[in-house]
Amino acid sequence: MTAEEKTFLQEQGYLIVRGVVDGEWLEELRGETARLLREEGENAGGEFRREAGSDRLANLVDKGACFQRLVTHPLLLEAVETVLGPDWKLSSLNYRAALPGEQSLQPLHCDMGLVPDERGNAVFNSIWMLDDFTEENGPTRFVPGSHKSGVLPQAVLADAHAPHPEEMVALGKAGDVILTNAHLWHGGTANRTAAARRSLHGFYVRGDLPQQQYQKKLLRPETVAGMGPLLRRVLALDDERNDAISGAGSGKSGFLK
Ligand SMILES: O=C(O)CCC(=O)C(=O)O
Repeated sequence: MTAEEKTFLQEQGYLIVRGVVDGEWLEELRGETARLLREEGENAGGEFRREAGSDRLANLVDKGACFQRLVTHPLLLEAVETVLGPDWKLSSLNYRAALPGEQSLQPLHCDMGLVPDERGNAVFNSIWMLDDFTEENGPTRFVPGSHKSGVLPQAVLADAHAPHPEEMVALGKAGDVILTNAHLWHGGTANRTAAARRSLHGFYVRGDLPQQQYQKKLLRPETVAGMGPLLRRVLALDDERNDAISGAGSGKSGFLK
């Protein structure tokens, strides 16, 4: 990342990076998520949650090398460190497709229902576009700079579902990635086309907070057996503090994430 990109991310709370995923990797991510949706059926997303109006998958690090490649991407990790500092870990890797219909509209929210605290930023998210994000198909909306407000949108807005006067939508091509300080007020919008709008969410959290999905518990032994040091570090597999924090309970609390 350039110094300008880092400053933009810090100041505006988001950065859209173009063309991160090449054609071959994109097809693999699309194919594998489609296969998992078919295979998991009604259980899809169950390691986290199901959401009306969207398709979800969770615990994706356990489900393929193409997903492990995503959570260790050097650009992503540089952005995570820019926002969270050196003490961070993966919280979850999930899939979300906004399905056609009004139900895919989400309220503005901050991930985990958190605002920054005395230690600074606590949450970072990345949205990987598996389809073009257009005005019509339910692009992510967000309010630039709102990560610095220190308040949750639902605490100060009369209706967090309503359009915000300062909001913008993240438009882009399949393969682009939205990097966000996840204290930024944001949400999915309604998909007014006939086709699903697919994405992956690589979500990271500061080291002193619980993972949304406690990776050590969810990963199968055969998945862990093949892992190198970088992936183990990203997932906090050798971090005893994380075992105490994430092993004690669920990081599911809070809004949406
Ligand atoms: O998929 C999107 O556009 C955003 C989804 C989101 O913010 C969430 O699920 O918390």
